[in-house]
Amino acid sequence: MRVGAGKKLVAVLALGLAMVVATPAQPASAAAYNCFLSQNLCLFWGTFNQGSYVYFAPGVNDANLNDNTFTQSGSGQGQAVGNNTRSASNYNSSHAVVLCTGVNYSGICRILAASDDWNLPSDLARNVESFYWVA
Ligand SMILES: [Ca+2]
Repeated sequence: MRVGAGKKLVAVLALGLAMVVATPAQPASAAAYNCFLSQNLCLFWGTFNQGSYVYFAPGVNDANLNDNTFTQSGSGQGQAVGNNTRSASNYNSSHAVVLCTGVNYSGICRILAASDDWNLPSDLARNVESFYWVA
């Protein structure tokens, strides 16, 4: 009986070690850090916050997303952010962002509220070229 209990304990410890080793290799933990566990705005190549993405710190506006690329691993990595973003997450808890279809905050602009995320509406999907944080 005592030997059997000891083997069970060893097996549990080995499983715990395997989980610790595997965690840093998960791509999802990078997204969790850059988006969901931060105050950043994240723009995604795919719908439903899927695929490659790029993140912006609070207060960092960008008047032209045509010279930015999706940097993180996943579908769409390396492609332009301008006119190519399909979903967005604003994980800042106090500041909304405004996304616009033209450079320099022109064209159609829509507000993404603080702590909110979207599949971009049809007039913005694959059509965003600039954004700014609301003070
Ligand atoms: Ca830019």
